This record gives sequence, C-alpha cells and structure tokens, in this order.
Amino acid sequence: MQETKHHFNLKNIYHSLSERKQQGRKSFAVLIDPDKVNDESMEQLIELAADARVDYFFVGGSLVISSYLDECVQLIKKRCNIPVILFPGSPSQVSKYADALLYLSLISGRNPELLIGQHVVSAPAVKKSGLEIMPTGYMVIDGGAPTTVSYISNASPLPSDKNEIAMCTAMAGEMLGMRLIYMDAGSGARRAISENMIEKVASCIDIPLIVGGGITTAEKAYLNCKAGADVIVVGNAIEKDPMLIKEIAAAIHSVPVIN
Ligand code: 1GP
Repeated sequence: MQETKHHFNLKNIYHSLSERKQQGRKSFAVLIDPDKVNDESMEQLIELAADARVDYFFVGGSLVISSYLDECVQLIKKRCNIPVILFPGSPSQVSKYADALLYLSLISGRNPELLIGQHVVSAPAVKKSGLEIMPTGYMVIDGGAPTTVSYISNASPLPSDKNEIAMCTAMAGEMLGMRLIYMDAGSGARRAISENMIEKVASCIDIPLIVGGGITTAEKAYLNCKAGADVIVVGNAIEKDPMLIKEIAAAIHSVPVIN
C-alpha cells in the first residue's frame, strides 16, 4: 500500500528499535537540550557521537527557551547519519527536520493536560509535520530532586521504591497501545532508577524500554542494560564531559546479546 502523508506514521525508526530489542541489542541515545548548545559545541558532539557509533540523538528539554531547535536538528542531519528523535517538553518543540518524535503521554502522573490535553491541541501540527510518531508511555520516577517536568506538570513522580506501581503503570501503558515505555528519573537526577525496578518493569512488557535520568557512568549504563533497558539516554553527564560518549557507548554495545 502506498503511504500517503495522512497515513499514521510509525515506520523505520520504530521498526529498527523493536528489531534491535528482539535481537537483544542495546542502544545509546545522546540527549541534547537545544538551550545548552551552540554550533561549536554541537560540531564536537556530533563528531564524538559518530565515532562512538551512538545509535540515536534525542533532542529536546523540559523548557527549550531558545530558538535553536531547528538549526540544531539540521546541523546533526547535515553532519552524520545518526537518527534524530524529538523528545519534546512541550507541544511547541516540533521540528520537521527531525526523523521521529516521542509522542509522550505522562502515564505516571495524574494531570490530564499531559495525558491527553496538550496532544489534542497540538494534533494538527504534529500530524502535518510528517514526522514518524512514536506513542510513548512516559513514566517519571522519583530521582531525589524536583524535576522541571514534575514542577511544570504539577504531577508527582512515581516513588522510586514502588516497583509494583511502576510495573502496573508500564503494563497499562502497553495495553493502551503505547509502543515504547520511557522511564525517566529526570534530567540531572541525584539518584538514577534502580536496576531492580528496571528489571521488574522490563519483565512485564514486550515493547522497548527507554531508561534515562541521572546516568553518569558507563558502568551504570551497562548495568541498566543488563537489567532490561533497551535504550539508555544520557544528557547532563555528557554536557559536562563529552568524552564520556565513547566510554558509555562502548559499555552499552558490549552487553552480551542473548537470543
Ligand atoms: C532526562 O532522561 C533524560 O529527561 C536524561 O537525563 O540529563 O540526567 O542524563 P540526564
């Protein structure tokens, strides 16, 4: 069937993600907040990421107050083949130059605006963007520090020791039709998500599991993958030390493939 631009757009990137999951291959996503970079720092980051065989760039932030989003995405597209996935903190963060968009519903919170309200308002623009849309159940887990998303959304994060709630939330998200689950301890979290919680959640869903927030070492990235994460997202630690990209990528890609 020929795909029209009105056809629901779930294609290449999602397929590669779920194929990688089936093969037990782990992925590394470097998160870029357009508010915190410029052309010069981006050039360096792109080169390091391409050398380290980073799998995805996530672009977005809770606020994005600058207007650098389009330029930042275009620069990545010009310089390398790493797919760019938008991770929007608000409906205005849509760039048609990206490859795909995490269509986030904050399923760990109880704020209807972030479950469905903002989606309704932005639906025409998102559909028109032509981006690959990936429905994502977004779960914010308490990381020991108030996150921008919790503050802005007025939604409390899921307690970090309540594995059962995390499991039920992820299962409900999958059964509601989400194609990805993203567990996030929040940018710059003091405490990253425990391997125990990752393992429990991974064991009760079949869709790919993204994990991020407060991951600062290659070892933690590796352990999270072993526990069942399919994609590891790192932002802050790389902003502080871009050289970490190589080490973390190597750790994630060294996780033994179990079929
Ligand atoms: C935040 O999961 C991302 O939404 C990444 O967090 O910046 O702490 O790596 P960090």
